[in-house]
Amino acid sequence: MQFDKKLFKEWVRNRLKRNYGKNLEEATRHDMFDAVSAALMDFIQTNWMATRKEYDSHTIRQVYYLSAEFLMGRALGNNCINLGVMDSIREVLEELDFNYMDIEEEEPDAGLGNGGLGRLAACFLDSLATLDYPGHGYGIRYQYGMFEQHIENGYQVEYPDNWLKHRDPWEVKRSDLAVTVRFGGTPVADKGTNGHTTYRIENAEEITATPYDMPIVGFDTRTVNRLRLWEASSENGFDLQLFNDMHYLRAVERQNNAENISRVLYPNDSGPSGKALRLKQQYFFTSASLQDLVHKFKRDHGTNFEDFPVYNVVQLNDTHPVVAIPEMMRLLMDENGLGWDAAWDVVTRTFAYTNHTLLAEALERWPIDIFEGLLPRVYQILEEINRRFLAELREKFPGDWQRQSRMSIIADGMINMAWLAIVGCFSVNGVAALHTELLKNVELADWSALYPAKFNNKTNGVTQRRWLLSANPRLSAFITGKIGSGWEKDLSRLRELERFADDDAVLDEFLEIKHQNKIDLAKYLKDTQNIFIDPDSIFDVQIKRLHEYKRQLLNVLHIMYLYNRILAESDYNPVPRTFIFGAKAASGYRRAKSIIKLINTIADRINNDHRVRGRLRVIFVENYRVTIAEKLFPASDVSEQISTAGKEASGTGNMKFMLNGAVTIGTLDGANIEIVEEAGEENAVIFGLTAQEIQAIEAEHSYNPHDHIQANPALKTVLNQLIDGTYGTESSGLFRELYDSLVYGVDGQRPDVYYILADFDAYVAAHEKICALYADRRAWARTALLNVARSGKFSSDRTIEEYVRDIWKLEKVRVPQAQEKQS
Ligand code: 26Q
Repeated sequence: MQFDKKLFKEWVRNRLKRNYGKNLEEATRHDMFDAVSAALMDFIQTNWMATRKEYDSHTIRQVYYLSAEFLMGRALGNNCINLGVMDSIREVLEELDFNYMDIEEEEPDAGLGNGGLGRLAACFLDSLATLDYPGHGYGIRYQYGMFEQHIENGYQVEYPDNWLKHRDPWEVKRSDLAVTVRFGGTPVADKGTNGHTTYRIENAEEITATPYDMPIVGFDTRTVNRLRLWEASSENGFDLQLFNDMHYLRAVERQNNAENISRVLYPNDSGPSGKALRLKQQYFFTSASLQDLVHKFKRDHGTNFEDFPVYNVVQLNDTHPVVAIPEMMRLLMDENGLGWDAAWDVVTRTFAYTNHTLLAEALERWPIDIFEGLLPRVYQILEEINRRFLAELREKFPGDWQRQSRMSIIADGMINMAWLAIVGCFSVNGVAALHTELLKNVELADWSALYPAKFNNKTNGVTQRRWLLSANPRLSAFITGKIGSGWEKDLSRLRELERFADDDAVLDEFLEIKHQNKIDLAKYLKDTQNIFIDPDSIFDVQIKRLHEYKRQLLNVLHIMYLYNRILAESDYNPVPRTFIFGAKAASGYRRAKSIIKLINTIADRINNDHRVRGRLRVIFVENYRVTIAEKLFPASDVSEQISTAGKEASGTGNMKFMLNGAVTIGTLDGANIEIVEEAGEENAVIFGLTAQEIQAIEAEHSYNPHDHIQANPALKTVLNQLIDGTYGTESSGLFRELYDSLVYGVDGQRPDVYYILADFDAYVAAHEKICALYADRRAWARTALLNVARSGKFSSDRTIEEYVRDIWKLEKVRVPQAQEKQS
């Protein structure tokens, strides 16, 4: 469909009039954002409807990505780019006396995710639509997304993220498709029609799930897929009797309780919260999504459920939606009369599971009493799944009782959701090569011995449409200027940039782009946080959730070390460096919050010490999120990927840095390994213990952090400064705990669980290498350019093609030109 500027302006005017009773002169920037987005939605609808029609008119298989998180960020810019109307929209706004950038800034992030796992889901949706695959997301329409982070006196303080304060122009409410989800109550047996016993649940709490659909617009294609997010409410929530009797709170209690299910995203990205409400969220969106699929299946195919997996494949994003397995059994048996074997056959051909973590403490386990209380019938089914599974296990490993107790889905009063996933799914994948190997050989070794064929690797990727084309227009134009367009849908084409790696004029041009991006970032930080940074310094950036295993603390200790050197050595004149952090800590994660306070304390000291004379600055960017990430990656020189080897499943920020020409300083962990493999060892700086070395140390129980402290007086000094009052007394308790955790171990933990002290010297040396490389501007430019040229593997398009080939088995569907006129 052609974009008609004149007609579009008309739509915008109509929207302003209809929604706000305003004309162009009266419209605020926000009115304008809303009107332009609404008009774009009209434009998108034509292809959205055509896509749905095309999918409905064929018997095709579609994939459904079930995820508790979709970290979408803003939609306006992304949709303009994918629709190919960015230039036109800029012109339209200019002609109406508005500025596109101002309008864009009006949109709140859809921050419905914590970090990597949620953003991966968003990148996958972009790739599915762009590659013309019928694939859709199912999740929760949280009323409040990831909390807003304020830094007050150096501490993180959380505020609610009221992203729906104004209406969301990108969603369409589908009340006609609402379903009911039941909690609690008592299962009651009925004699079913086919001789199977079925169960009804009496006296359950009934929650209404209402879907809101968002369009997922493919790049340079007519395909528009769907993200369907469920909102919880209560049908008969408001009790007028109680209200009339002046019991105002109780009158809305039922309604509030129902709405609480989709109220807020849990902000912890590891270490299960164990909260009943979290389990309610999981079952709520999972059950609603499966009911939606079953309705559609019956509409299109009747009750031949053995064909369900022919048309539907469901990818479970970590264990959060894994209750889908017994819930699907319940829907097939109790609501559609199938017997156990027939139902189990359907289930085990439908679901596939992705694991995103190796941290044992992050594996999701639910106490039986919570689970059974909320989902009594699902729990019965779960027990039966486990009973049959244990029987199978006994047959394969007779007499091996230990194995049976290790692998039992239900054990020690807990339900192990990962075990349930592995039993019920036909595919289990990790998210980077090392991660999958560690799953197969260590963490899930029992399971890969039992089901070797289920295990596979799918190295993560990121969408170059958002993370390069949209976020970094200068570099994008440079690339297209050198190798032409086409890389937007085939990132492997970036290899063609390699031939410019020794072309001085091109390298200068490339450096100048980074410099301009750094000036933009400096300006943005000045305007928003009143922070000054020097674009001529190295921008060394660590942006990710705050976690001990990600080792922001190692970065801070190194900065303290540099500061000490600057003060102690008058002739020490390193390349000026700006260390930039962005990170949210889970609200209940005390030690992570202490590290944020430490970063801010160190930053405050260094940035205000005139003796440093521009050689060192430390910045903590407040409220890190997708929209800030889009400004940081293009302006970064150095990418900090310094997790303890074996702990970071993959990482995806590492890929966004590479794509934008930053050089990695990192450990051999997660996808870093594949990044260096592609970039070439000489184009990244790798340091530290390997996962294997750490495994060996742990097997021998031979780690002693004191060896490292004694061997390095500078390290000893830095550690002492945590507790000797150098950084004030106000937070001395918090910093003392960090010190203790490194040196002695706290709460029965080993000291320095994440090998920060063991890797410190190597990290210092790695930074010296970075500085030497950076000082040689030509060598740096070459390395950075080669990183861009060799980042092709890390497109989520490649990842999605692998999921399609190995797991989903989808065909592409080309949406035909709609006949409808633009009006
Ligand atoms: C679980 C239970 C209760 C409450 C919260 C949670 C929860 C929520 C979010 C557990 C984990 C998460 C998120 C995990 C995550 O983001 N993992 C990251 O996934 C990325 C995509 O695969 C990887 O690149 C990262 O390495 C991995 O840390």
